[in-house]
Amino acid sequence: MIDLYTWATPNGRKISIALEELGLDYEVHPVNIGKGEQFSAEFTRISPNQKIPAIVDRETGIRLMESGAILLYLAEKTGRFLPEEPARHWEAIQWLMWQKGGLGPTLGHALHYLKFNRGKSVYSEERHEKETHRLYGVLNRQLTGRDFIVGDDYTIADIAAWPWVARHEFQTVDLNDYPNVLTWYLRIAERPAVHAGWSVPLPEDVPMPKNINP
Ligand SMILES: N[C@@H](CCC(=O)N[C@@H](CS)C(=O)NCC(=O)O)C(=O)O
Repeated sequence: MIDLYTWATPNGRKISIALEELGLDYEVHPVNIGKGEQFSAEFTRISPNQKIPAIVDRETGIRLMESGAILLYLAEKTGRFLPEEPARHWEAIQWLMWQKGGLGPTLGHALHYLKFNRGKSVYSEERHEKETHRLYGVLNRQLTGRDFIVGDDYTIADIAAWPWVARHEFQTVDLNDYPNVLTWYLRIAERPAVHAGWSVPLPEDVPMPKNINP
């Protein structure tokens, strides 16, 4: 049994999607970050950086924060969603790190400046809009001729990136401009585990791109 500390955000949903995909038993502990529950003493013991997601594996006693570390842990624990063959193994880790160091932080800042705080800083709006579109271009190129980020197999690199791309509309991104990202997005959106994981801890439909060009 895994205790999952989470909230309805892209980083949180990465882990609920992974747990659903892996069919692991887990108990959800909502941490309402809007109400500051991430700063409680109890949660800080589990997640020293005071951010969701975090897990405690009751079987091993291991506690983890940081979505990338958690995804690697779950992949290692189950032997799934991380290829064994060295070239593809490291390619998956490379794209996981790209998501953690580039795509996630940039799209997170884009949400703040382009969706929730328009007009506060023209510099930040321009900077994050430009970098957001550059990163979607990078993902679009990587997905050329591939069903998933590292080829034929769905990996933790896809699980990490997808929930951020799900917020494309808030980031001023039209997925029609990135056709390979669009088909990848829709392919993953069909997975029942993605629907189940997206609804943790609050029920919400998976976002579907609007006005898809034929
Ligand atoms: N690098 C961390 C980022 C985690 C993160 O930023 N979590 C956000 C929600 S998506 C959070 O807990 N925010 C609360 C706060 O900033 O106080 C990860 O990948 O797990």
